[in-house]
Amino acid sequence: MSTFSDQLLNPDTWSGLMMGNHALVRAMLESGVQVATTYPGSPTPEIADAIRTIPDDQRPFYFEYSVNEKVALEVAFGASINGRLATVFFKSVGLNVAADSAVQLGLLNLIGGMVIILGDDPGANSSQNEQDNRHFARLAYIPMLEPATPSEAYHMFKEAARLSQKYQMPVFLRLTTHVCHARERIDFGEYRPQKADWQPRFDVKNGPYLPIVDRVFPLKRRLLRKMQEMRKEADASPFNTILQPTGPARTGEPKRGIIASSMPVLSLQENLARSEEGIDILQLNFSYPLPKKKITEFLRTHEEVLIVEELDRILEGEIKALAWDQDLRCKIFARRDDEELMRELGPERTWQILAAVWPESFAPRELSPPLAAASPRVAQMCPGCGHRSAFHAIQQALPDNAITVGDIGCHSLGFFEPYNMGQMLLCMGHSNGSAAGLALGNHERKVLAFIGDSTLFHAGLPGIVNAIVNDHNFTLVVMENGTTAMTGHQPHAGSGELSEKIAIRDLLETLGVKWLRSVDTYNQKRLREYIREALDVQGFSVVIAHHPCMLKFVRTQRRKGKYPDRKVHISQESCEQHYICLEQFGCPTFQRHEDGSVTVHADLCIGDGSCLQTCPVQAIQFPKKEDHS
Ligand SMILES: Cc1ncc(C[n+]2csc(CCOP(=O)(O)OP(=O)(O)O)c2C)c(N)n1
Repeated sequence: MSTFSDQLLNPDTWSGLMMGNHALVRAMLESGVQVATTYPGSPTPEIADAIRTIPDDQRPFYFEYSVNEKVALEVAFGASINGRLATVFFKSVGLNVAADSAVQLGLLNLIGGMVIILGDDPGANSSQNEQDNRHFARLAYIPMLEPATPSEAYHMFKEAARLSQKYQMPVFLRLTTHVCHARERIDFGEYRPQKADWQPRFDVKNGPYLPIVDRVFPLKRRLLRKMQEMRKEADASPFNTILQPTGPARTGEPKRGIIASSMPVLSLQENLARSEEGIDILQLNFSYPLPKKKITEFLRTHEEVLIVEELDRILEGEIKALAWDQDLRCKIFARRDDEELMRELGPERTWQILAAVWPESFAPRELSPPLAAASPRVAQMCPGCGHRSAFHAIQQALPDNAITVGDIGCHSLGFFEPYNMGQMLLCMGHSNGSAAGLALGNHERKVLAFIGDSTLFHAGLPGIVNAIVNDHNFTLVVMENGTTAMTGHQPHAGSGELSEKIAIRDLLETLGVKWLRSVDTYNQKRLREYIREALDVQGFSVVIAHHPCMLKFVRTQRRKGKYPDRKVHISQESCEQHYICLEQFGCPTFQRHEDGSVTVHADLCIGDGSCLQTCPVQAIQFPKKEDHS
């Protein structure tokens, strides 16, 4: 039976059902990518998962999890100016981290080519915002391709690689959550592996590679010229095309048209297939630089044009400006409502946009109720999670008026009831800087910040160094679980899977943290004591609260055929119904019944026992040996 990796490496043309993220890996292989880098973040982590299914000795390119997105982008850049076709992928907000380097890339000759895959997240399914990275293409003069389907993602990666090699410049491939995760039958091309060529090709003659002082202007001039050429490519691109109406046959000349890009094109097609009217769609999936000729022609040949784009009003402004410049009489419509600037534009919401503009053709309809309303659920930490144990203990040690600063990771869930911990959030690694600011001149309220171990290496260290050198007055709790849990257990510098682990304790001591304690989070008593002591310290103090991620641990055990055979139970004789297990510890395994009794859900309990210490009357127990029948 062929494995997934065999499929990816199949030398012949073949056709198969594949997720968008996975199809990108086949495209990388076919394009001859030599270097791929990433830092994990939804919706892109499955790209790395697919790469890792290929055994090292069969994978023809170098791959690494870099410490953050900026470093990942820089490694890909270095490889590209040395002659390698490189690619880097990360989530939407990852580009903010990488931006300081990314905005220079267009100025420089990337002789090997470079494709930057962005996982944008309309709907903020797994992000702290739904930023529209199409702005970055404009900001940095980097061409952008926006596939609408997994099949397009595959084909457009190859096109992005071709363009970036031809013009020796970076190209953005912007995917959104649906495109990353949808599955589609894709016709793949041949894969003919080339012998790896690692000849170093860096040469200053290909430069200059120093965008400083007045050298910036010739570099910018060259970039603007490249963008003119790219505009011609966009005008000729098959990804920018008029989709003929699929609904009933049209009579007469086209009157109405729609300009749209990426996934909303599919929503529109679905709606138009059901409408009586034949409306042309100009699909702009090679969306920057704008294919001016094609758009002008479309505006010239239609009396009314509606622009449909997901998130911000970018195409709208540019197309309206184009129409003004060309003195075109076409009436241009766009979304009107602020609500329409948010979340994904699926078929229902797209119908609403159509109905607002052309109500006689698209009768207004009620939206279905959101799914969340049908089954409300609270975000939960997993049974056995060390973060829960830590939050429970820390909550008992904190003064009521303490200020707690969260960071990004599974421990962000501490914000929810019953812990209420981590009262603000900006982005990965912000916690130390924000806590330092909150502590300034603050003599009344203690400040406590949290950070995960992957985040500490990613963007936390500068804030920690800042706290040390300025002796800021707050306590940092490092929530160390040995993995990048929230995004799917990727390795990091402190996990020991990439290399010998960088021990956080040693690192912080070397940096000069004067007050530092380390404790297993299951030892709630000790953790409480440490937190109390730490809060009494004048200046910067650190508690490392460690426990392995139990989801990862249990999964690994199960793969070895080991299932937790030990579960806790509640002794109904001892239970006095204090409900601390439910209301303060909050493990989802505890269930309260109508008669007030509490039991343990045996399917959820992993038998970790971190809950035992939370019961004041020791009613939570492991079965005695003789009960083990
Ligand atoms: C700039 C940026 N990159 C990536 C992510 C995706 N992401 C969310 S949480 C997280 C790290 C979680 O790992 P860790 O800090 O160890 O906390 P844990 O989830 O293990 O508790 C990542 C990479 C993000 N939100 N922002």
